[in-house]
Amino acid sequence: MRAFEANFDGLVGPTHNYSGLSFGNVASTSNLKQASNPRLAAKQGLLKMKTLADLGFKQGVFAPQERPSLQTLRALGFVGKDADVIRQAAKHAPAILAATSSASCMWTANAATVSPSADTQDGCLHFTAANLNNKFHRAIEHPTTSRILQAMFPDEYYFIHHEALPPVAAFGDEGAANHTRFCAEYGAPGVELFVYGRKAFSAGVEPKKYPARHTLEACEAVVRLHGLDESSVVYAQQNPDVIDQGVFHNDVISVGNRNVLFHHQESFLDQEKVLAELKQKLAAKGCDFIAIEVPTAKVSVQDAVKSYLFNSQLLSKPDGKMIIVVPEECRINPAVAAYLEELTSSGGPINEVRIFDLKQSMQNGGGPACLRLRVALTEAELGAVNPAIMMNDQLFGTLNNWVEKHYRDSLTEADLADPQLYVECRTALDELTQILRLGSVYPFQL
Ligand code: SUG
Repeated sequence: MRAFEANFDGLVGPTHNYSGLSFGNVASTSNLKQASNPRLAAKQGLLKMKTLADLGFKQGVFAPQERPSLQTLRALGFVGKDADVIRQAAKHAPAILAATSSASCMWTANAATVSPSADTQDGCLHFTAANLNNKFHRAIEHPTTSRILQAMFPDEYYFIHHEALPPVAAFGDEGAANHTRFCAEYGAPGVELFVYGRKAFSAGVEPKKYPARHTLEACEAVVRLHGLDESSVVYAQQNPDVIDQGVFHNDVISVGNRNVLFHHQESFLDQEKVLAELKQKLAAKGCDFIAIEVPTAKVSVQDAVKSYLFNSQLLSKPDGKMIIVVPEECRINPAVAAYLEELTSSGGPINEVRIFDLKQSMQNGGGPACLRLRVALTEAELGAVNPAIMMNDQLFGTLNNWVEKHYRDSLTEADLADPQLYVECRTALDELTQILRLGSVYPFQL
């Protein structure tokens, strides 16, 4: 059956700001208190979406969330009219206001884990929203994420949506940022790689400095929920030493597409064993696995974290070769730029580079791959996706105008205390639900 990979990119929300909320994510903590530019951030993201759609890739838009989250602030005891809630939070708990104002849902690689229908026992496409339990500002995303996913993939015949796992550290789940699927063709049965940072219910090694956000037990739960059998699953533990160097998600150190895994020499514990298991399980499905390993001698972990070389997208062209979509920071880093030149002229599967300026998102640790949720879809499933979210010339124009009309071009910590920012966000999102035909997905609409 004909099948495609579609990417659903997070549209940056109107409150995009730098609050240093993510301990362990070096970019987030080092850009704390800088002024952000939400308008530019949204436009940078839209341009990536439009460019990839123009190149012939299936590209959709994933809507942002209501921020500040008045629902969360109220649950934490701030009372009164909306403006009173915001003013009180700004006065007594500015850190909580900042967390509830984050536009972090833009990084849709963390929205959910997705198993395509070719891999699942019931032949349905499964989504499990990620609980993002490790960070408060992200842990508040999943209820609305679930409603938006249902509005994007509404057909119950094809799509099954699972609620997030129990919101405790033992089931910490960061979604598709720690998940990669390998296959010969998108519609063929594949092997899904689940990557975790630590074990919650048994002993094992862990990072010493920064948190391991995702557990083995969360991976196993998603495998059960999605109905994947053992022959289709590989588990791998992230190398704790690289987590301690700022690799807070696996997609900062490796990326896969079809039968190719592009990864750093120091990505996983027992790396050779992981690669051998992938090779063997894919061979059993008639697929020839190709591992492209980048040695530390050519690109250090530090350079990988600074440039986000591995937070790239690998996109298959009609001739079978792949484009690597990287952020501007890869061009600026001499070791990485040299490596990319070598990679694309090596005669291997990746033979073209596309560079995007995503600096607004990058300054919070979000590169091209963080901004997208991948979904492999058959032709029939693609036909059942909400058509209003698919990128095209018209939607690109409409969304750029919408951003122009509603977004500020500068936001600082002090601006988060302005109740008018919430009004602006709510007005914008109300209009957006009509543009993307999402129905009522936001707490203020329910
Ligand atoms: O969870 N940054 C996000 C970046 C997520 C990147 N996603 C992937 N690697 N897939 C995070 O750490 C920073 C927000 C702030 O500091 O204001 C933030 O949430």
